Amino acid sequence: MTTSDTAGFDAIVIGAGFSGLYALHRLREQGLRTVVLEKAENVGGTWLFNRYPGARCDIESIEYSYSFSDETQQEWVWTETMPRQPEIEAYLNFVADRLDLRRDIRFHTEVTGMTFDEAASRWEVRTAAGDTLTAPFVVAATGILSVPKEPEIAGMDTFGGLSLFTSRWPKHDVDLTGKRVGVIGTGSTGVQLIPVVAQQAEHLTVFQRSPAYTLPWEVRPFDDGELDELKANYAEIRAAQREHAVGAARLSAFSVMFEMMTKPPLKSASREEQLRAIDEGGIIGALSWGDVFFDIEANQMAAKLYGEAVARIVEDPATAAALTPTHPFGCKRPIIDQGYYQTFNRDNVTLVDLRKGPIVEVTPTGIRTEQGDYELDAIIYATGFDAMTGAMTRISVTGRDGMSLADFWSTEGPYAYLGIAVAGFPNLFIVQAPGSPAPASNFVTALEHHVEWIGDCIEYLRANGYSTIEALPDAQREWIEHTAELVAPTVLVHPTCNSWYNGGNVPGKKRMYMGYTAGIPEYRRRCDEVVDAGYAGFKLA
Ligand code: NA7
Repeated sequence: MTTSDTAGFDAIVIGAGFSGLYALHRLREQGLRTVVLEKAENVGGTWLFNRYPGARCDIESIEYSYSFSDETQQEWVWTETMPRQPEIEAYLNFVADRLDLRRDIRFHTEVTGMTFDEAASRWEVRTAAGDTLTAPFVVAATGILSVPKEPEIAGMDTFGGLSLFTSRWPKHDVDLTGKRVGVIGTGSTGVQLIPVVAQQAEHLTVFQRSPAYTLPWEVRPFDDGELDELKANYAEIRAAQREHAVGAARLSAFSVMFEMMTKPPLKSASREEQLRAIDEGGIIGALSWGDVFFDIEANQMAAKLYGEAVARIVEDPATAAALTPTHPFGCKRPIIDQGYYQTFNRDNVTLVDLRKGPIVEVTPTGIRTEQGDYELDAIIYATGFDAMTGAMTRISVTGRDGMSLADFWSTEGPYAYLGIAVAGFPNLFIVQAPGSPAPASNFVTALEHHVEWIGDCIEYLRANGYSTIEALPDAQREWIEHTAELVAPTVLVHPTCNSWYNGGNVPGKKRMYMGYTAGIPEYRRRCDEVVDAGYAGFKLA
């Protein structure tokens, strides 16, 4: 492939995950000659790579799926209320086949760089194989949780046993039977993985730096006829979902949190009321207070109550205490769990509280901490992602006047306008850029809106003879100020909040809460307002 035989696209989409597949379908339906460049061998994005045992979505399957095509939502059969990774991967393959998307996807094609040619108003997109493709528009569907955060622990390469990374889990089955396994990381991934690995391993040692807040919930197979009944009501389900702040009107980790905000305040609750909350609601009850997200003292009180609720499940008091979080609830993404705390009652599970002495290094035979050495046959790293910006900063993106996106985001901050476009980078649409509702909502609801907005925008430009659209720096600044004002009254901005939401999980990353928290309907209203005003905040040329 050379430049000449790949020129002539109207749009290049980067990534064949949830966002990229819909972007391809949508732009192709609009008559744009579109190509998707995907580094992997298949569709799926994050849901292709994160195939670790226990991987599952924390939003219900019938809502964590495309709503744009009634055929696909009626034909696909979900087997469980909240889908496991293999089923989501299979679903995305089904959609790719059903909508005949594969013919326009180039697999094994990693984008390494892209430069905006100002004279021609086109992007030149370069691949690892040395090819260059050009198109006036680029849609970066590169994912918000697609780039693993390397744990950067000394000696990792020296380990003589099996090293496994949850975000690039092998395709073949990994048998951990009879092995001494260590897991590093207790975010959503660790909380899903740990109960499953505990059942297989001879011994499991969990290395925990920050205890998780989890929301135990039953995930179950659909009853006979239940899915058909839901499908018969899909129009209502989708309408409710669209109007819900978190883009999921049924059960999800977000909707549980959303519900909490409607409860009475903890600070004025009597001890009896507090105890009743955990008697009746368990660890979810400990957190279900209206002031918890807005008042750090209430949040700290809820953390203590949470610890009491954990101690009712975990038999060893020292382990229960070690599993009690000290960071504010809400700072990290809530986690729907399946038997997480019960796992620590097993004889073959040990918890190492790294707050009492951190990991020093990985040795050829295990992990050395300040508290002692642990001999292991396998180490599983569940250490998170360089979220939101990580994928685009790994591509050398050069906009107007030689401006580098990676430099801009690392020096100024992860700024974008409307969570879609960055000033200085014309005709580049980033699905779920910083400032979009994605981190605090059902990602699929959010991305469908993004893709549709982008499709309509390109249609408008072509219909009205414009060749470029570009976010204006002032509009971008105002949007970022607006997103910051929304989270200012919450515990999300507390200095002890370190998470992928604000870049605090990646050393050296510019700190800023990267989501839009006024909810999806309000976000949609603002995006409509921008369009109605002739793409206010953008320069069209
Ligand atoms: P998270 O939520 O970022 O969790 C990563 C975990 O790994 C977290 O417990 C970290 O502790 C821990 N971690 C990271 N680096 C280290 C080192 N060096 N040593 C010890 N522990 C470490 O990522 P997940 O993959 O679990 O979930 C990401 C999202 O995927 C989730 O929010 C859902 O949206 C789906 P820390 O908290 O930094 O102290």
